[in-house]
Amino acid sequence: MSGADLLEGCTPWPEEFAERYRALGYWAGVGLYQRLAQVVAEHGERVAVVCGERRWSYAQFDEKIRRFAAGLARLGIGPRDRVVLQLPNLGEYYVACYALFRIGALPVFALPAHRRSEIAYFVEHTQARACVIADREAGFDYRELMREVRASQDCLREVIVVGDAQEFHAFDSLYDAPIDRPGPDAGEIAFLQLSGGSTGVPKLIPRSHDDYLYSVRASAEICGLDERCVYLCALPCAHNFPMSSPGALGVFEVGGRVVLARQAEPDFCFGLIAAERVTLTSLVPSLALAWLESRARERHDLSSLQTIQIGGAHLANEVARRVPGAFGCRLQQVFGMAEGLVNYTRDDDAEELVLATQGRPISADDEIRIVDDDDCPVAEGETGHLLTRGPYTIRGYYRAEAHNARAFTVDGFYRTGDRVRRLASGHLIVEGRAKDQVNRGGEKIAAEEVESHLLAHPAVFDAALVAMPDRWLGEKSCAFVVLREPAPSPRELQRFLRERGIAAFKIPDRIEPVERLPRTAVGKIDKKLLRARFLAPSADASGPTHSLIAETLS
Ligand code: OOB
Repeated sequence: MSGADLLEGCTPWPEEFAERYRALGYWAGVGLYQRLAQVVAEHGERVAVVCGERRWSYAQFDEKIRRFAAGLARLGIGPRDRVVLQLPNLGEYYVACYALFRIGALPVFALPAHRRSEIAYFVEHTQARACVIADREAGFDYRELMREVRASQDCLREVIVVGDAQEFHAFDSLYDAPIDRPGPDAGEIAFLQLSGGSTGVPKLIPRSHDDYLYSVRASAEICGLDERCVYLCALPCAHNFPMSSPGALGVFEVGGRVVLARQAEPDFCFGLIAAERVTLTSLVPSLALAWLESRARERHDLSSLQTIQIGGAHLANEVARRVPGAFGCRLQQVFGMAEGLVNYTRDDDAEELVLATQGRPISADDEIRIVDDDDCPVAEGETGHLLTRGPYTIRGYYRAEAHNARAFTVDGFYRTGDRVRRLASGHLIVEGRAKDQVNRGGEKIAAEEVESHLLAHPAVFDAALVAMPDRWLGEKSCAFVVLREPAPSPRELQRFLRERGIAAFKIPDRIEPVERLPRTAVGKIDKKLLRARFLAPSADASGPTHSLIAETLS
């Protein structure tokens, strides 16, 4: 399809790039559902999904997808309609995804942790027609959330609920008789993924069938997957890492089995690994650490594990070193982003590369530039800002023209916001980050988003959110606030944020009132100085004391 036909609000690849990616076979012209249908034809009897007591063969999985797609069509959901998908790790997640892919409607991947403010924004920004949710999970009632969102968003017509639907559509009631229909063109946008972001509102990432399927196929190949693979999905299934690096979609690509873990706790997951003979799983560093520290390891037979992938946040070298011995399997580091570029360490890499680098890109056509603050290339081996473009890295966020002008270079390179250095072998080492974000155990928090919620409080005059080191999560968030009288307590401010309906992981772990925020010479808040407070030798493990902060900042 030509760029001009693309979904409104999306930036196409320039035609000469698109032609090249097709000619090289990266973009195979096959849709995500179409590809699954090919696998079903070959592996129909094999188990595709294990979810609690339920086990679906590929043929059963496909039947559910085709029937659910028919039900969606009955509700009037058609090509290019947007549907917000907010489900915990349940088999229905993949049924809904592939059914939407089949009819050419676009899932918008929300996380179970999102609350009113985020979901209402996704619905409004994408003009979503429908949402798919679970009834309750972890003590939270998503139907209540939907009632609130629906009250403010007229575009949202249908709510589909896994479990007790109350006044909404029950997921199971949409299993209609399948109807044959042409699938979308593979050049179409398949879904909208969430960006970790660094701006006031979350950005959405439009990925096409062609580009995503290429990254999935190539990832499955790099990771050596075949139909014997049993993958444990312990991270939230909507995240790009467990979805496509190679994740569930990579496993479906080869006819393997996806085992969904409803919780990520070591004891629970170890039980599943033993029972299902899991061969592969992917973890963020904080979860890897929790699994390493757990005594439950000795109670379960984990001998089926071949590879543990770790990515999403900085992996400390000491932790990396413990993984192979503790689990009797390979470690693979993964450095990726929902915008595209994914790097893997490879099976045949020397041990030191696996332990101390974040891998090298999937594709020979992933272009990597490492530049200084003026966009000039740094000397080979030096640290700089990572820019990238390639066959599966987006050229622009969805409906974000002004932001795109900053987030991409004029020649289409994505500014990742990561600071990296490259070894002669092509392996990248992530040295830090320039973007204004907190990476809380792999969950990304855009500082500006939280700051603007804080500033909505009448007593908050100024606010700055920064990362503070944390032994378990890698980073936690600390908000420095300048308050007016009567000054609310940190606890009151946290409650205020919760009431504004934001995901719990975005609520600052610590709130420090200060008299004023330090500024740089050009008048910007000096976050480096704020962060440095936590690195000072006098700061104890729980962070600086109030007086220490007040002393240096006032
Ligand atoms: C993955 O995707 P996102 O979109 O949630 O976050 C991307 C950002 C990167 O730009 C980088 O800042 C950070 O997360 N990151 C890492 C890392 N992997 C991701 N930082 C240090 N070391 C790593 N290994 O997080 C994601 C997507 C696909 C595969 C894996 C991770």
